[in-house]
Amino acid sequence: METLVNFKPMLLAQLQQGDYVGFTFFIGSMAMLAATVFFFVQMTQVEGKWKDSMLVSGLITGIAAVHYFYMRSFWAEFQTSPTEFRYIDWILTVPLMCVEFYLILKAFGARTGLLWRMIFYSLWMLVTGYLGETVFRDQSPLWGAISTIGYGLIFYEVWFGSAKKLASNSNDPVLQKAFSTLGWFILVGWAIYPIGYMAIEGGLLSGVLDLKAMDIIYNIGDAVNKIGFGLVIYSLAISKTAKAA
Ligand SMILES: *C/C=C(C)/C=C/C=C(C)/C=C/C1=C(C)CCCC1(C)C
Repeated sequence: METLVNFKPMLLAQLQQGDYVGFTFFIGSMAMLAATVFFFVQMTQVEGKWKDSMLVSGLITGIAAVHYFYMRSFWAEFQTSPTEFRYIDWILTVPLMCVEFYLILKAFGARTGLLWRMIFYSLWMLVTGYLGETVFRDQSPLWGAISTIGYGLIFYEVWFGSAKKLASNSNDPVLQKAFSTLGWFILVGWAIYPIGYMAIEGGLLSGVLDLKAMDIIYNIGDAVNKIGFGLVIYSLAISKTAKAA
């Protein structure tokens, strides 16, 4: 009986007036949900192998949507960062973004070695980032720097490494354009996250940014990167399908 009385359905999370961080969690959850529906429906409109790419786009926003539903309730209830949900979401979705690179380059000779390398870099980046936000919060700048090595390696792979070479050798201008847009997401879109991270107490920007800024920045980053990234894949898939028809 006790547990029944204490049970609070997650959809009844209270959102207070002026809780702007909370607003971004609610907006984020609906945006991710809407994007997921869109990607899954559009999956039926594209040709052959592009269905896989669209499926992964929808999985990325879908996984994020579920985590956003949890995160927004957590935030509304406790007014603190839902760090665990955040990193569990990232640890599932960021490797899937690496899968997107692999899928679009596969036809041009991408090997699974490239995929595993990128996944390893992303896990490195996220596990060390998590440690810096939680267990070793006193040394967050150090762990942030260690995490940035993983980020730098992903960036290198896409801008200069073997992924870049495969795209350049593809002789496919439509693919090259989409690939370079995805590269900009990594360079600019992903750079949003370390800025949020630096807002934590003792972080490099903690004097400038309020701690609350961290969640707002992460939420904006997620919407831009997950939905935007998926839309780039979508437009590539659609234009490839039109050409094939
Ligand atoms: C959908 C989620 C995405 C694209 C998340 C990306 C997250 C990052 C690029 C995080 C990077 C970090 C650093 C480079 C250093 C500080 C710690 C992190 C984990 C915030």
